[in-house]
Order: sequence, then C-alpha cells, then structure tokens
Amino acid sequence: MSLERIEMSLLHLPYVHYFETSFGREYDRTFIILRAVGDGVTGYGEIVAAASPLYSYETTETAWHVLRDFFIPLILKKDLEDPAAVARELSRFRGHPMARSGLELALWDLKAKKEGLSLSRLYGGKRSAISAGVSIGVQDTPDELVERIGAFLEEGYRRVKIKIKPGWDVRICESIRKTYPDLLLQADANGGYSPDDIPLMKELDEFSLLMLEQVFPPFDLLDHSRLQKMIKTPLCLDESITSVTTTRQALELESCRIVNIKVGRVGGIVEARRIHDLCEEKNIPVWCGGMLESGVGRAHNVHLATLPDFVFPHDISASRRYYKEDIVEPPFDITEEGMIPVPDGPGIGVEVLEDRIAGATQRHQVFKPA
Ligand code: OSB
Ligand code: MG
Repeated sequence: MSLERIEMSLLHLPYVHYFETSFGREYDRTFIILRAVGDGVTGYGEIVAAASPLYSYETTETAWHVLRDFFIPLILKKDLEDPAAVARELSRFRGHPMARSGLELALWDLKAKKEGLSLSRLYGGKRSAISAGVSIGVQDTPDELVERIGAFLEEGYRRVKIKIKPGWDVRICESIRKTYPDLLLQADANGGYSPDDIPLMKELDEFSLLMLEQVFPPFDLLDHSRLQKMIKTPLCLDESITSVTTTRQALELESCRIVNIKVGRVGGIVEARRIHDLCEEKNIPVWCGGMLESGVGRAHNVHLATLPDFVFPHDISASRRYYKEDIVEPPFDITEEGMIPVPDGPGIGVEVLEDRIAGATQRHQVFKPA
C-alpha cells in the first residue's frame, strides 16, 4: 500500500462535430482526468461529469470539489489503494457517482498495471474484441442525419443510435427507414418525453427499433413500466439506472428489458459489476453506454464491455468520431466488421499522451499524503 500521490487535471477538448440531444447542442467537452501514482506506476481514470448539470446533477466543479475536499483526503489518510476497499470506504458518502467512479477507475488501472494484467483479464472478461456502435445526435435536417448514417456505415459501424426529442422523432425514423430498412437502429430520448407522449411512442413502435432508451425522466420507473406493457419495442434504461438497487426496482417493475451500464453514472466498477451480475442472473442483456469520453474513459469502457452479459453493441466508437487528436496512443479504431479490439497490455492497455493532456489542461492539482 503506497499511494504516492493523486493528480487531477481539468481538460477542454473540441468535438469534431457538434453533439445535440434533448438537452441541447454542445461543441466541446470539459472533463477531468485523474491519476493515481504508486511505486512509479500511474493509473488513469476519467470523470465524465460535464460542465453543466443536464444529463445528471453532477458537474466538473462538483466533482472537483468532492474529490478535493472529501474523497481524496480520506483515501490518502487511510492509505487505501485497493479499488474495492476504496469503493467500500467511499460508500459512507452519498451521491456524486461520477466523481467516485473516476477515482476508482484510476485505482483499477493502477492495480492492473502493477499485476501486469489488462483490466479485462483482471475483471474476468471474456472477449478479445467488442462490438462498436455509434450514437448520432440531432442534426440540422433529416437529410443530414441520413447522410451521416451512411458515412458511419461505410466506416464499419453495424448499429446506429439516434437521439430523439419532441419534433425530431417519428418523421426522422421514417426518413431513415426509407433509406435503411434493415439497419440495426435504436433511439435515445434522454428523458425528454412525458406520459402524454405515449401515443407518439406507439407510432415509434412501428419502426422495428432494437430498443428505445430512457423515454421519461430518471425517477419515473412507473411510467416506463406502463409504457413497456403497451409497446413491443424493448425499453432500455440509462439515466434511471444509478445503482444495483434502482436496477432491481426497474427489473421488478418491468420498466425495461435491456440495461445501459455506464460506470460513471453508477459510481464505479464495483457497482457496475453488481448491476451486470444481477442482470445476467435475471436474463436481462446489458450494453455499455458512453459519455463522449476521451481515450482514457473509452479504454475503461472497452475493458468493462468484455464481461459476459454485455451482449448488445455499445456506444463505443473510434477516437476520430469524437476528437481530432485523442489523448491516448494508439487511438481507438474499428475493424471492417465493426469491432474494437481490446488492448491486451497492462491496465487500460493504451499509452496516455501527457503532452496532449497538458495542451488541453485548464487547471491542475496534486494531492499527497500528509
Ligand atoms: O444518453 O447515452 C447518452 C452522450 C452524453 C450524454 C449522454 C449520452 C451520450 C451518448 C453518446 O449517447 C455515446 C458515446 O459516447 O458515443
Ligand atoms: Mg442514453
């Protein structure tokens, strides 16, 4: 047990193309990279909280605050380095899952690197490649969206997720299905609808969607359960799934038939694996969601997605789909078959480019044991 220091950097990176959801349009991303250093080895984690509290209540500033003032001082004081022990220790604090997840991820990477194992092996993952998918935001026109889908299919993606919002839903599915009748297509509402929109969801039910993601706001398990009984398209929950407890409630209420696991949203790998194991036991397939991560967060997602119940294609795409220059080497790429090979080096298995991080850093802080 010898954590020498923890470092946090606040980064700012422009997207290659704007990303629009039911929350609004974004041109760039602000996020935190966390490093845990021990015995000369550096473990990396990414905190997926955004600049504004839209997807969740957390922001980069709330994450910075709870990590600086509570989480990091406690684990340095207790000299804890084992990620499972840290998750247990931090369970005394409420909330702030993205902040705790970033710290846990850095410690998992550190542990795996020290043991000379890839994260996938450390987790007991079963795949050497994972199935890529692409999530495409709302565009200026339906034609632009159809054109973008075509370009991604040419790159090798086999599954497309579109973002929907009131006014950009049924008509958009019609346009896509005219050109791509057999495409593996799913839609994500990010909680942008209310139970008044159930008739509209019944219209969306006619487009053979692979799944419909988070129709109602996060806390509304009951209306998702009601909706699921009225449509044949499987519902998938994203924002509603915050822990193994909310997962159990969603499954018992039959609020969804598929679960999107995001390690940041559920507060770390320990909780993500509990959710994975519960879903596996209940025959509920899962897949790995994304938060437009840099290569660090993406690497963590790739390793997590090698667990056995991750059966649907993921919101994990090639680096160049998000950023002109990723902060890892080699950048993530997809094969002609639409797969992303799992790096087999120690830990996250990709090299982190500190000079690129430095170029994008707006603030940096180092924490050492007292
Ligand atoms: O709801 O899945 C979502 C991005 C930011 C916030 C929420 C979501 C998303 C995505 C992007 O859909 C998925 C990706 O990282 O490619
Ligand atoms: Mg989603």
